[in-house]
Amino acid sequence: MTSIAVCPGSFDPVTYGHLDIIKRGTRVFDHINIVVLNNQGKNPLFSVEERVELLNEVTKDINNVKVDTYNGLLIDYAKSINANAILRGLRAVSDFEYEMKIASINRKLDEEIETFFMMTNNQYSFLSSSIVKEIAKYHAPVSDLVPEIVQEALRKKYSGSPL
Ligand code: COD
Repeated sequence: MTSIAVCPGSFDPVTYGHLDIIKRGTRVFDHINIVVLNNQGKNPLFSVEERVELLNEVTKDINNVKVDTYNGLLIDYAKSINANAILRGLRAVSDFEYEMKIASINRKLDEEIETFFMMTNNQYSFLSSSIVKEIAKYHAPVSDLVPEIVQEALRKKYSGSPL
């Protein structure tokens, strides 16, 4: 049986932390669909199209990955592509409560689709899209945190914004 995992997120924007989880995930699952979804609690900087474009660019050399977008429930997207799994990253204990909540809700909605967690690579345990945006907003370097194309996109977003 082919294993298909969904790697869902806001990806606003994609970071080296996300990429690390995606790359490691491709060694475990036959195929990974990265899907940009709406997180009710977040007010995104990048449009969905911009986030998809950046994800496509930074994953273009990975064979078994596809980038998608969906306007609805994660579990409905997972079912629509016959996924067996949802792949999420865990950075710290502080992520655990939130992730447990999402995993429990998704399990309630569909018991067949399992959520898998992958521990962050230590070097990215502090890294989040929010931190990247906060640093970039004040024109400080984010070269260790996001790929060059994302740095460029952040520079454009924040060019002209006051320090
Ligand atoms: N190291 C490892 N993993 C990381 C790192 C890092 N440095 N940074 C982020 N990650 C992981 C996160 O833990 C997460 O697993 C994934 O990467 C994506 O992170 P984000 O922040 O881009 O995405 P979120 O957490 O905002 O995504 C939330 C969803 C959009 C998936 C959620 O809101 C959702 O499912 N929305 C659709 C509506 C729905 O189905 N709702 C019901 C369930 S809540």
